[in-house]
Amino acid sequence: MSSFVKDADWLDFHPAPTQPRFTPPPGAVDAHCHVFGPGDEFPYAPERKYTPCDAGKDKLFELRDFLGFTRNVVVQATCHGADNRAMVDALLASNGAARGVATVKSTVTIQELEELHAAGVRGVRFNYVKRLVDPKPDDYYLEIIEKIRPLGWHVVIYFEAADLAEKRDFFASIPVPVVVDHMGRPDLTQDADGPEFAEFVRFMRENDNMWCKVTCPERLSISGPPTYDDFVPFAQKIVTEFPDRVLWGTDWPHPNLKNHMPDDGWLVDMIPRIAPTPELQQALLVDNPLRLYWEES
Ligand code: 0GY
Repeated sequence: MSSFVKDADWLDFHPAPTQPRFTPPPGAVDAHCHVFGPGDEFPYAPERKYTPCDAGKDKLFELRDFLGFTRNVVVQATCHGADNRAMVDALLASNGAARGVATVKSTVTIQELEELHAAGVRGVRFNYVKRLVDPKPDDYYLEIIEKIRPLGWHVVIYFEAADLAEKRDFFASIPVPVVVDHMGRPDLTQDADGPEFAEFVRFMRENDNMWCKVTCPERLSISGPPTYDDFVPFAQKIVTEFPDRVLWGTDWPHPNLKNHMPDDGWLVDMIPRIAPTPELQQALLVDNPLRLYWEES
């Protein structure tokens, strides 16, 4: 029996997703997904704020193939803290078909970063979502930025819409590409043309090193499954205005969902609604992630 017991209200990932009707273009990348453990092999971090179900690399690669994707970007989840071993193990097992985004401490050494790079890591994640982590001061992150910069890495930031005003100047000062998780978590009860999201769009316009993941209808939508209609105008707006700075991912195995677990096939079927032309789909799913994660600088 596993020595880690998942949280009582934790929902497992969907055991048998529907075959999507949408076929991704050849070479498509699922650019936001995670691996959890298994905990007995890769222990969850003592400082974690949740204990997930085990969701290892084999399941992730099975899902990738089933959904018609070719590659993954595996993002370090907070339940593993700054211990990147489970993510690195997935990258090494992928034969080059996966890249990673790590969590590191400001004390990380250049040698440790170089080892992560050799395994396929190309970015670090700064998490500002307080239910997941205790965010650090700017100086802490600046130290990390100075260390990763020579490697050509980028920064992934995860924050909630209400945090943008306070952190915006710091985010804008980051001298490498920056990827915003889940469109900065907009409030989907508001209008996609309303003042809150307009601020986010303005932030993207003013900073041409800002990228955006049009991800997580299952996390943001109020209207809910299977079609997550309220998510569409927000994501479509970003994809059409910034076609060469957007990424898409499943978010499998969907950390921290308590109400419903999405069918990953439904999520793939959202793609043509948020990226309505073959050109936009090619940029979103293939060209953009390849440029950010697979091109050697
Ligand atoms: C996500 C979202 C969440 C969790 C994490 O690293 C994490 O624990 O990212 C969340 O709970 O909103 O991006 O997968």
